[in-house]
Amino acid sequence: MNDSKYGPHTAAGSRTTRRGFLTAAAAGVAACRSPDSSPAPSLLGRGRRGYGERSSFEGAERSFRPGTTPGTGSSKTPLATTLGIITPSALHFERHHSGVPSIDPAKHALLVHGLVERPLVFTLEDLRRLPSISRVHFIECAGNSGREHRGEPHEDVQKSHGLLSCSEWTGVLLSVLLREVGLRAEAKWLVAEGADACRLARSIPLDKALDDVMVAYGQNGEALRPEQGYPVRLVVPGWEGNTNVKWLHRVHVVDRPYMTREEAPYYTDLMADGKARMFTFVMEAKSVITRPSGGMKLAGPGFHEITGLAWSGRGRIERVDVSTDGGKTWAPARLDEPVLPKALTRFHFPWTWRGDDTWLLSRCVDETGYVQPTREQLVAVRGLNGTDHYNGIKAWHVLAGGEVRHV
Ligand SMILES: Nc1nc2c(c(=O)[nH]1)N[C@H]1C(S)=C(S)[C@@H](COP(=O)(O)O)O[C@H]1N2
Ligand SMILES: [Mo]
Repeated sequence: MNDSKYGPHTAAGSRTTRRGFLTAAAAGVAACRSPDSSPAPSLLGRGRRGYGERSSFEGAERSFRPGTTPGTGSSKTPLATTLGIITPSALHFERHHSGVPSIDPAKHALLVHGLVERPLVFTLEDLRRLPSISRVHFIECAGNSGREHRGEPHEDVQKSHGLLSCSEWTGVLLSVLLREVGLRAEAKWLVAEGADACRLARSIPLDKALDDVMVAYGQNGEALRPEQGYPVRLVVPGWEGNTNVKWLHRVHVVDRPYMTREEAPYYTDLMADGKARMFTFVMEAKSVITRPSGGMKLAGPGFHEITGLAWSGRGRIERVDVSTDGGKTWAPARLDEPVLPKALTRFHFPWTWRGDDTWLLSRCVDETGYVQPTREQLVAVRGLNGTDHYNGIKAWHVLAGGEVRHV
């Protein structure tokens, strides 16, 4: 039985062609079914349960630092162990400023008012009667991988990039609600507000609101998790996490941005010249190798699949290139279908490790032609003051002994 942590590790692993690997892998599979290994005795299994749980052998968890104020802070998705592009709801990262409120959906309502013809209150029942859509979108906190920007990288991918998750969201397009209330001519922006104690509020321009913003009540086939804003949240595809207002209870249609607490002092980028970049809503194209990544150890030379995630707040990922020699040469990775706009895209790259000291990097390009920059390019443009909206290329260092370290 092959017990290599990172997949089949075969004698023919030093062969570099894809065909060579596939043959070797097939041989590995055959070895697993060797007639020498006697079948496990059959035992009567456990009974049914109404709401499922994962296997007791699985232990991946969100990580967080213990805080002095338990309600605030964040938890991070274990990106090294999640598979595909959907983040299990139980592992979706969390970021909340006043804890997770417990809201009875029967008592919750969404008020849409301001520069409108007919202010309306929508109950959850009302929302469910309207035409619904389901779309896969990532949410990334603007502060994700900020320590990379500062040049103090975290040791593993959960800590460095884990303020990032992707779900299938179900709900109503905000444009449907805005049509119901009727926009007045002066309407240009809206302020979305959450029902949590901090009343988190963000200004969003109407063209985005009428484009693809969702009022979501579903996540991965069931109701939103409390941590994600139960019973209803805003999903603002491709824009910084903070605009995705959770526990949404008010949409105030206005004629200008309101400079709320979240957008004046925070979520702006202080530049070297003292000016601030504000309303930098879009999360630009970014990618990261999740396996092998910091903290792992390669079982030995030979074949190892490199895999990771790429995403862009501007649309689809066009391509991902991988370098296994510290950036000297690059080759295109294979992208899993479907490649969806403003969603995580999974990439794969076959790699035969010769047992040498090397660096693994990924670089993505989105459908607008935007190329993920290096940290040096980003620092040249933005300086070192701000740490939000960092999307630089990430490298992992593979040591000759197989340990993978942050760079
Ligand atoms: N009402 C409310 N909405 C909120 C927040 C909050 O604290 N309160 N945090 C914001 C921030 S900073 C981020 S990054 C995202 C995180 O969404 P998640 O917790 O579902 O991952 O929610 C945003 N929406
Ligand atoms: Mo955030």
